[in-house]
Amino acid sequence: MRCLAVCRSEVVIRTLSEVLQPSFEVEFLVESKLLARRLHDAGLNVSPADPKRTDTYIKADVTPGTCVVVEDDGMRGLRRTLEAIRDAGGTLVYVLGVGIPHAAEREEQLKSAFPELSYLTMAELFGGPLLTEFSRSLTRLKVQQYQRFFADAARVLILLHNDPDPDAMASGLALRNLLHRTKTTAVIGAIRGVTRPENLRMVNLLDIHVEPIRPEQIPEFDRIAMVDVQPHYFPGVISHADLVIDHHPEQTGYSAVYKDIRTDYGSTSTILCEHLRAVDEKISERTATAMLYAIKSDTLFFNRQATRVDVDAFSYLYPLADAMLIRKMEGAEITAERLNYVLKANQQGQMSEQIFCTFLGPTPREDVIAYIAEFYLQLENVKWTVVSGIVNDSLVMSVRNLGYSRNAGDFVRRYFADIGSAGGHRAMAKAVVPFAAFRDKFGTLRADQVTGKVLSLVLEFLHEHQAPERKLVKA
Ligand SMILES: [Mn+2]
Repeated sequence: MRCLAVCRSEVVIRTLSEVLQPSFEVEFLVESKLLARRLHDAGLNVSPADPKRTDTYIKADVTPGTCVVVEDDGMRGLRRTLEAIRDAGGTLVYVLGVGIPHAAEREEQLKSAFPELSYLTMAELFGGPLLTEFSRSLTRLKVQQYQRFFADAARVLILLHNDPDPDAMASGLALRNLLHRTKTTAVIGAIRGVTRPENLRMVNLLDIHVEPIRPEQIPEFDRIAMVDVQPHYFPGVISHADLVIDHHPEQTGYSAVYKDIRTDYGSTSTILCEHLRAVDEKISERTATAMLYAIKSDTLFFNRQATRVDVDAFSYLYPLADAMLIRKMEGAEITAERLNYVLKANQQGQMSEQIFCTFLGPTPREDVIAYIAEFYLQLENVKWTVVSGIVNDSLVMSVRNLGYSRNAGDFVRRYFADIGSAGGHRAMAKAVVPFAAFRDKFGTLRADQVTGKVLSLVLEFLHEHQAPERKLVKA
């Protein structure tokens, strides 16, 4: 492709010549004969010409397919240059702003006369990479500082939040890597360990050891780091950390020697990926796999708060990770245990007016109930799911809907807030009530009667809203 660049300054000409060749066949036009000669002698394809004359471009053989770049240094005469290019048949016109203080206004003015042109500025073209480079240096400095601070410690604790999720565990692995430690010299620990089946699957597939830590053991460590969590999360247990790396909102009431909190990041693993890159640390396949999975799951595969930095970290880690293992971890949502409850729900559930309602009876954990509620919402023609079960001595109810009818949170609050805890949003809600209190309010019911009772409550709740519409239809 041919490119004709109409320029005034040497640095722009030399830069464009370096950038565009050899992909483009580049020719430069300059007004100053002196500059043209000097650059021509330096081996560049430069000719002197009057940029405001149409015949300049006709001579230069400009066609609608020629890419024409015009340097804009704020001097007058730009409009006449653009008119001359247009009159000669040039259509692919790029104006390159150099040192233009109000570039957006300038662009708007030019576009009102030449709607088809594109306006670029030197600042935005090379500003991004430059800033990335600078912020990488800042990150490098910070990483080297905490690496030194942790270097002489005999035992390090990397503390995760309770029931650690993939982001917490992956961040723990990444930090251990950065501290150049093994699982004996840097313990990845949590006060309450992993329970969710999909997270346990990650633990097993990647052989991650999350040590159970009792609060009184914490002082035994020489240095304490926290990832994906801040000390305020453990009230009365710990108020100081040597290093905190997190993407949750910054909290007060604790002290930290070093911290890196970036709330606009979709995951803590994204921050740690930048730390690893800043010091050119080698990332093992296991760590890369964990981090990639963490970014995917914390951003719900980029459906929730994900920014360019997350996508950047994702594409950096992707070739280093084991994609097969990630597929296995994602399949972990389905377990034999959950499948049993899916079948049970299918046998005992009732469907009415696109509401699926079931009572599972005694259930090992709450996550099973939430899982079944989400599972049946995938069914064709199902708009609401109301699933309950008994966990310990409480009736736990998960409510899901497709989000465009009445509020699920209002439903649980209406019927259960008086006898237990009940709350949630439009599409998702939960109630936990002592089963004895449920019986006191609704009577002693058999399992199938519980389903029927709850279903009648949902119908009552939904119909109450529809009532005025029905009257209108009748009238
Ligand atoms: Mn996270």
